[in-house]
This record gives sequence, C-alpha cells and structure tokens, in this order.
Amino acid sequence: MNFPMAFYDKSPKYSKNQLGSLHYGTAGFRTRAENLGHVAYRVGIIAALRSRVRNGQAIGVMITASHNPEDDNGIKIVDPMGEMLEGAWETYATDMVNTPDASLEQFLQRDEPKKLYTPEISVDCANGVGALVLKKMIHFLQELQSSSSPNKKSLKINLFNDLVFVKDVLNNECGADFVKVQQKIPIMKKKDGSSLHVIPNARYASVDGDADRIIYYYVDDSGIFHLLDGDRIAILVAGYLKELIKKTGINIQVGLVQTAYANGSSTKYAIEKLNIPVAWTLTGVKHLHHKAKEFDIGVYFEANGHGTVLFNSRTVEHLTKLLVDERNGLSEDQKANLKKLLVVRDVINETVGDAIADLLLVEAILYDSDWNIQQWLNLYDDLPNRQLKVSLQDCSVVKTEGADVKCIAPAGLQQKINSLVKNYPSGRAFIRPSGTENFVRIYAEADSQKNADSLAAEVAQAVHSLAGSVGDLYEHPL
Ligand code: NG1
Ligand code: ZN
Repeated sequence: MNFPMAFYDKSPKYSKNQLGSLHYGTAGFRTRAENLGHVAYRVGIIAALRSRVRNGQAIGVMITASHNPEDDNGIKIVDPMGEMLEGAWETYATDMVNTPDASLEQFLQRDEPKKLYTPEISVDCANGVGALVLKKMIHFLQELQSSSSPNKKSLKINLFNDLVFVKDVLNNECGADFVKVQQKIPIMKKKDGSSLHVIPNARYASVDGDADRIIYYYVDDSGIFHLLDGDRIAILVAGYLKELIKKTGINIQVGLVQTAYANGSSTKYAIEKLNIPVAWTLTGVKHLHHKAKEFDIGVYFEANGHGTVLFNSRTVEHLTKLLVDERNGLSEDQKANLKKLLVVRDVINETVGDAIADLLLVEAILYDSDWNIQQWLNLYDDLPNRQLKVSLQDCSVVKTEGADVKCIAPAGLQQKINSLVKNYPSGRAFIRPSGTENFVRIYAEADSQKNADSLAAEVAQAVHSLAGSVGDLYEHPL
C-alpha cells in the first residue's frame, strides 16, 4: 500500500457533497461550513503528505471564518515556517478535494507532488585547489550513498573548471569573483577541454581559486542569469537559524554583519522581514568576524561570498547543557530543533574561508526547507548594482570613514557623490580604495540596471576629476 492510501477511509461521514468544485485560494478552501466536511478530511491527508515531503516537520491546518459571518468558513494549510502552500501543492489540493468519492481511492494511488529540492549541484572550481578537496568529498558522498538505503539520495556534486595543474587558467573567466562581478555564467570546461552546456533551472555554484568564497546561480527557462551571492547566502542562513530558534523556544539572538557592498534589499529584508539586527563594518572579513562575535549567533558574509557563522561559546555551552538536561522541560519537537541548531554548528566551519562547508550548509538548508533555487531567489529582489574601479596616481588620497560609506578626502568628493545619488530612485553609491589592488572601487545601486550603471559611471567621473586619476576613466573589475 502506498503512503496516501494509509489514510483512505470509505465511511460515509467523509463523503463529498455534490455542490460544484472548490478552489484552493489565498484563504485555502472557502465556503459555507456545512459543506466543508469532506474537505476537512482530505486536507488532513494533504497535510500528512506535505509533512512527509518536508522531512517530518509539523504542518499546520487552520480553520477560520476570518472576518466573515460565522457560517462562512475556510480551511488553510500552512508550511513549517508559517509560509503559504506553494503552487504545485495548491493544484494537488484542489484536485484532491474535487475528486468524486468513487475516484478518491484511484486518486490516492497517484504520486503526490515531487519534492522541490533536488540533491544535485554543479560546482565551478575556478581551476583552483578547491577541486582537490571536492573530489575527496565526492568520493565520501558516493560511499555514503552505497551504504544507505536507495530511497535516501546523498548529494551529487558535479565538478567543472577543475584543471588544477594547468597553467594560466586559474580564475580565468571563471570562479566566484568573475561570476559575481560580471554577473554572468563562467566558462564551463570539463577535464578533456570540452565545454558543458548550462542546464536551465539547475543549481550551480562557483568557488574562487583558493575556495574561500562561494556564490550560487542558475539560468532560467528564458536563458536569464540569476545570481545568489553572499548576501543571499547570509539571508538564507540567518532566516533558517531564526526559525529554528523560534521553534526551540529558547531566547538566543541571531545577528547579521554586512559591509557597504551588501545589496540594500538584503539589509531591508533582514531588518523588516526577518526582524534580525544588522551591523555594518569595514570591508574585509577580519572586521566582520570580529563584529559577529558580539551576537549569540553571528552570521556574516561579504557580498562576494566570503563568510561564515559564529556561535558564541557561552551560547554553545548553554544549548549543549540544555540538550542533555533531563529536566529541561523541552518538548520532543523543541529538542529536535535544538539538535538541528547544534548540527548547523557542526556543518559550518567557524574559521572563516571554507567555501565547501558553506556549500554543505546551503544544501542542508535547502534540503530541510524543501526549496529549489527559485524559491530561495524569490525571498527578495536585488537592487540592480554596478562595480567599477578607477586607477589613481596615489590611492591613499582617498580616505573614508563610517564603514566606508563616507569619503572624507579629497575635499568635496562626498558632496559630489551625494548630489549624484539624489538623481536616482533607490540610489546609493560609495567609493573606497581597494586593500588588495591599486584601485579605487566604485559601488552603485539604483532602481534599474541602466540607472545603476549610469550612477557608477558618474561617480567614477567625479573620482577621476577630483582625486587625480591616471589612465582610463574607469574599468570594469577583472
Ligand atoms: P578589496 O580589494 O579591498 O576591495 C577584496 C574584496 C573584499 C575582501 C578582500 C580579501 C570586494 C569589493 N572586495 O578587497 O571584500 O574579500 O578582497 O579577499 O569584494
Ligand atoms: Zn579567495
């Protein structure tokens, strides 16, 4: 017997009324309460199936008249994080509820909607050392797969750009920095030199040459490239942790640390939607790392994909003690979530700069949430942005303060930037001398790509004329 059939009950008390069809909408199934009997029974089945797909997490069923008269009612299904049911399941629910009694048995033999998460990812190794470690990991995962049940699929990792011992290919048109800054897919070479074709909607990640940064991306059905950078990883991780903590019922604070390069939409999402405090520091992971220690759990990622999660030692001690304390008063559900929280700490590498640990954490979160990459992207829309770099005679003439957002020298430059930014809706721009290259970096964001490009070019022009530039007006990074 398949799983849905375990809930099949022919008894007449669940029989369907014949009053036309119902549709699963925003309020779930809505109609007069007296007609919802069979719906309540079938929604129970759907919730059980959904729970199985979400790896046994609790699914909510809400019955409410909301603001309507008492006899008008609705039944709604709620996902583990309080989210609304997603599209494929709404259709499945509608179909099940409208199936005549005589065909219900047959309907339940059908497959319920598939999981959204697929345990497969392709990784661009930037032809760097990450490929060597990832190969070992692939071997380990294959062993794990052969020793576990065939129903449990361990993560399949496909590598490309893994020519570790070939000259002149490291970070060349590939790797995390290339993809982040150019906002396009890298070249995709296999070992034998042949090129791979990008698979629409499949999950890709790029690490950089020394595998301390990682970013994700995919190409949709229309061939449009979508980037999920360090800010997105930070939001995914912080949101997941926040939800786990809520489910444990324990009072722990998660904080996010960002730099001025963080996309404005990610900051807004963290503060307004996740209700997480955000601290800003100077660019460079040492600054972020230091700041992250101030939170019980500090999540930090630079937009370029460099980051990690830090668990304060007092917090870890507190959580570990709670878990073993038999009189902790926690329910089984709270304990399970507490264990998950500690597992996150095991997966992540608290020493910054481990793109592979970051990859495992992202995959674990997507798996546990049953999200595909599109759902992750749908959390918020990035503000279009542009980075440029300007070559100066002497970069040290440019001085900034306040987490790089204010330029205090040369005189008049910040005022000029302010006056340019004002002309662009959602505009923001800043400059800072690079700590790793002899350039001044320009960052601009605005409501459209055209505006972000134009604002960045105007700021570059201002730097050029006020700070003593040599060479071209500006260059695109790389
Ligand atoms: P500089 O060159 O100082 O911008 C770059 C990155 C930093 C950091 C360091 C070290 C950007 C804009 N800057 O520094 O975030 O990762 O390299 O790798 O990505
Ligand atoms: Zn690196």
